[in-house]
Amino acid sequence: MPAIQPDLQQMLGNVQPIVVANRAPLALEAADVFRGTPERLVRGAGGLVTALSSLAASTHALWVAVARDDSDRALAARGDPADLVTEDGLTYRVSFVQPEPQAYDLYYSSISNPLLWFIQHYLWDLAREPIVDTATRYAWREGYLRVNQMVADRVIAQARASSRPALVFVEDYQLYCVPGMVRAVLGDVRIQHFVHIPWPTPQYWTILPTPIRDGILQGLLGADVVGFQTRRDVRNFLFTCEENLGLVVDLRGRTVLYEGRTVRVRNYPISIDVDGLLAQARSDEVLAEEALLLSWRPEKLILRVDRTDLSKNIVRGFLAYERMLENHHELHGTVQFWAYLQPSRQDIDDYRAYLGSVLSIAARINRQFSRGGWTPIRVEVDDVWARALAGYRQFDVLLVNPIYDGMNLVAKEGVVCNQRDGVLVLSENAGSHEELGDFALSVNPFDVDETAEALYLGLMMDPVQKVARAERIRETVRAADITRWIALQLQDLREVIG
Ligand code: GDG
Repeated sequence: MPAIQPDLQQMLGNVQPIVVANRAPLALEAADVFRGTPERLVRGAGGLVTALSSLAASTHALWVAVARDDSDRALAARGDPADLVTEDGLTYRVSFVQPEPQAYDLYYSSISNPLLWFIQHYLWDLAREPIVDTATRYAWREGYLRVNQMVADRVIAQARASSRPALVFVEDYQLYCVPGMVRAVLGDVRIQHFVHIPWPTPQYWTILPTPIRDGILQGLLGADVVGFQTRRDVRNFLFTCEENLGLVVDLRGRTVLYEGRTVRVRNYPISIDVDGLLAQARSDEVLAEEALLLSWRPEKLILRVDRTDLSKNIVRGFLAYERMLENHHELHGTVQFWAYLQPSRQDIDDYRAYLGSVLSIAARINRQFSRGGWTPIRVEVDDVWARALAGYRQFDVLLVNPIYDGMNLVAKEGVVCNQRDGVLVLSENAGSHEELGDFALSVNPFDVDETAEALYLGLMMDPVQKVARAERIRETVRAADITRWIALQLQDLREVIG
């Protein structure tokens, strides 16, 4: 956990923080009778939970989440809100909203993931998809709006029950309408909404029917501050308000005038807990994984660590590597590309098909180039964080080439943990490029020739330059770590609170 926690309460002053996110900060892991392990209450994985957990646990914030499955419902049965203590000793106050399974499915699997995730990462082949129809409008109304309203109602009830004024932090694309719904009832409540994924151009938003795209903007503008990862997202949001809603925006002051209120629009690049991560990267579990890795690692190791998400651009990464092998026969036998991939959203057809093409392209390249016991690509589809951290320690080149990405924490984590002054090859469309682009090898993620050349340059870079670049990235991440991400948001909110 970051060392700044005691200051957070002070920075917040006399308020009741309420964190609102699709997921709770913890999860119940069922007992395993075969292994003899008991039921465990564990802190959730992932950047968002780590970042907000420090805020929630140290300020006694209330966390409002949506119950996703039976184990969330079992936790919800423990009280509303329930005081839940994870096995690492932290207490969270969690209030679960429990939509009917059909409403949850429409909210999550019809609108949030296929529609909003796709639009915000420019993932469609527009000549063919999406097809917007009655089913889309139904899912919006009966799923997305319904669940957002349930969440908003819970926030309103909790804010009213508190003796202190509420300060509401809403997270991400599943809950865009919550700020507007809360504002409609509690006119003077303070709300911040943080969007973790990219904000596309106004034109791209017009793919959605007017009530949906306007509903999203109007919902967000219920907040006092709308936060994004990058300056580009802030600009796109301001332009979207201007072009699609005809609102008055101040591009220099980064504000929107909406219903007589001034809404601030700011960028807060999310980051990592550097010390916590480094401690974990030196744990026995990671060192054991590293020893395994050392038993097979090639002379030159290219690594990627990603969820199997369409936005991560895994296939073009392999095609670029293939191009590099075609151009540089001298590297055959000495280099290997390790793709360590976490299965993601396998309930969605497009995602299953995508993982299928990732595996088949890798197999084709391996068939074409393998010789004398050398396999050019090693693909592992698994979810062992310690193994990812071992990979971070050992890479020579880390490939992070998303089509578009809000931030991409792998880029930050990887270089911070690396023991070989490895080189970062980074997509110009990853949010982290705004901070790290000058010290990485930048690539256009669609250009496989350029990416092939960057992989080669990364492998061949002279040690002095490698050290200089890695050092600058480490300094940059350390100076703007997760503590700063939270502190910047609190500073801005203090201005709003006055
Ligand atoms: C979204 C946005 C934004 C890695 N291997 C395993 C594992 N990891 C962890 C990494 C990292 C996280 O998963 C991935 O975070 P990213 O930021 O790279 O990407 P998204 O999942 O798409 O996150 C993104 C982020 O939200 C935060 O705002 O940066 O742009 O898309 O922390 O260390 N986790 C587990 N098993 C592994 O094997 N559980």
